[in-house]
Amino acid sequence: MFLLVSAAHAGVTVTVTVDGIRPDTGLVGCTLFRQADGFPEDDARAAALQVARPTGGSAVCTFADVPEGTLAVAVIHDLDGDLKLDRNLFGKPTEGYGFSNGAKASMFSAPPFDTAAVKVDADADLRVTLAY
Ligand SMILES: [Ca+2]
Repeated sequence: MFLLVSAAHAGVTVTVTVDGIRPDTGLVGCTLFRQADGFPEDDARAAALQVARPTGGSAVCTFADVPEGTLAVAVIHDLDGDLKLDRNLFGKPTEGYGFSNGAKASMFSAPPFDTAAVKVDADADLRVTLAY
């Protein structure tokens, strides 16, 4: 008789390569969401947050042990290190930002979760190009 033991599922690794960063100062914050609720700016509702330093216009955020399924990543270039996307009086971001799946913000709002969402069932490399 065989005793079947399933190994603990460690999940997948999601690597987010962020391009288009300028200048190479401050921090790059990558926030991973599993649901529309709170996306993209409510860190309290995010599944995970990673911070990286930009080098040569790029940065890499690596999320380990991510359960398979649907997720979306929001990225900000946090020039002043407050871990928030700064805005001017009119609500327009004054720091760079970007989203997974090539999702773009409109003039006044971030893209919906579904537009930025990708489904991962294995280790995944995502690419996010920042807009300013
Ligand atoms: Ca900031």
